[in-house]
Amino acid sequence: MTDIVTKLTDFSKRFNADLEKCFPTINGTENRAVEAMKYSVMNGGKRLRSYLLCECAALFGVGYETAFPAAASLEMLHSYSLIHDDLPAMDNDDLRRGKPTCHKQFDEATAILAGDGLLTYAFSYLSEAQIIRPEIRLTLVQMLSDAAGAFGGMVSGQTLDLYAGDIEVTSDSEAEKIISRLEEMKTGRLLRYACEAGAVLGKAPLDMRQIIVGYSRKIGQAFQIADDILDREGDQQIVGKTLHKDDSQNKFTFVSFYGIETARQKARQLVKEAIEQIAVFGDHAENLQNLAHYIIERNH
Ligand code: GRG
Repeated sequence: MTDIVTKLTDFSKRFNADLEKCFPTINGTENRAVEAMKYSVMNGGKRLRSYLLCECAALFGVGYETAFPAAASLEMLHSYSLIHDDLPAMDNDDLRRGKPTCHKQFDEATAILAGDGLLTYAFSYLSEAQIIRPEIRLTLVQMLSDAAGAFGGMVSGQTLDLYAGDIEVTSDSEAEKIISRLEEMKTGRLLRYACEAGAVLGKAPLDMRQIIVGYSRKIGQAFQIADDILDREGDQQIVGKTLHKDDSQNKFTFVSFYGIETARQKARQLVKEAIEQIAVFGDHAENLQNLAHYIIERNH
């Protein structure tokens, strides 16, 4: 655990220094949106998605410099989703990563614009990354928009999350299916993109790509369960966001459905299965194995 925490910390230092350089200051009042974008994206995220992307790329011989534009654009997009999720019209949160949310630090209109700015810049930055071959760049742009979008991607997941309470659920199995679908779209698709993008960058053969996707699905579910457990049992100072919201908002989650102990066991089982998935890579995938453990053992 200490080892992967050190690796993530070292990665984050390098990655953050490079990410900050992606945001030039522009003249005039319009720089306010850029400041809000930088505030949110440079605000202390764990960088799990970018680390996953770079590690999966490394499995197929792709170095950090080539993977960076894909990882940076993914963090931009992830930050947009957090800014918009925190808005009063959605989750209405004051705290993110232990600091005031974007709309609290700036104002609601600026936060909406910062989210819009990050979403659009993510695609612009990725599509201009000369270090990635044009056909691969195009594939990544398409994959990222699918993962983030309204046709089975993150926007669909967020929509289902907001309105799942209106669904008349008639059986446990129906509720379980809704939770799985919701989590798979809201959280799982970006994590899957992170892993699959690494494989695409490395022109991985289809069977290897499928293995990576299999791993990403398992860690995606485990990540979400860990997030739900942190919402119930975490320390707000460490988690850095308002806790106990799932219960107060009657959210459909694995923890509310299974109870905390069963959810914990399920998360452990998923991590085991995730590690089995990537056994074919042996020691080359050691960081991905350790990351799978970290995902459920983290305290924030
Ligand atoms: C607004 C379209 C739109 C989508 C929002 C991301 C999201 C969808 C909602 C956030 C709510 C939430 C708690 C989702 C569960 C998982 C998640 C994305 C947690 C945050 O990811 P971390 O822990 O965050 O990797 P850091 O801060 O480390 O980057």
